[in-house]
Amino acid sequence: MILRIDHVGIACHDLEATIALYQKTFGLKVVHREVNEEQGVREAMLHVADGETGGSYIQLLEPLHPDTPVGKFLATRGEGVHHVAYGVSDVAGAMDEIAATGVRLIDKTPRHGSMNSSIAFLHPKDVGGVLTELVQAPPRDS
Ligand code: V0V
Ligand code: CO
Repeated sequence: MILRIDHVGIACHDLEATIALYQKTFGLKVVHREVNEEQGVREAMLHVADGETGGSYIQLLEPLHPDTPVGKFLATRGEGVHHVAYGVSDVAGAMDEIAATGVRLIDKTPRHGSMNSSIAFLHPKDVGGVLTELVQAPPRDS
């Protein structure tokens, strides 16, 4: 069901400063930027590698407001790893399979994600304390 690690999401206070840190330290390049109002984030995708099933990225996340998932996370835990996102070929199918194991889905239907992906979150309390995201990339020619 899981094809790859699509991205690791990292919460930060200052997106531009954190992009600069990742560029300087690891040489990673920004390939996409987006404001996602529904998720309450301004985000940047930094390309890490390409594989047979698609790319892998670091996703840097700055909250749009304090009262958002990333804003609350920063207030209580500070900057750091916020979520792990797995690439899947069929996000709705993966959600059904995972829900059947007893893990709670935060999203009942897939949402809009970065770079026109379809995403869904699993509750961290049911995944060993790790906020987990499923990502279905759009068709390659879209
Ligand atoms: C909260 N908790 C976490 C966590 N955030 N645990 C691990 N990793 C995280 N990132 C824990 C928190 O410590 C509490 O544990 C408990 O969950 C409840 O937290 P809370 O602060 O009261 O917050 P809630 O319950 O209001 O919301 C938590 C959830 C929320 C996970 C439900 O953050 C959510 O819906 N997240 C999914 C959406 C999201 O994160 N969007 C931003 C990324 P204790 O203290 O009770 O033990 S958007 C994105 O990735 C995009 C667009 C993309 O990839 O394309
Ligand atoms: Co993400």
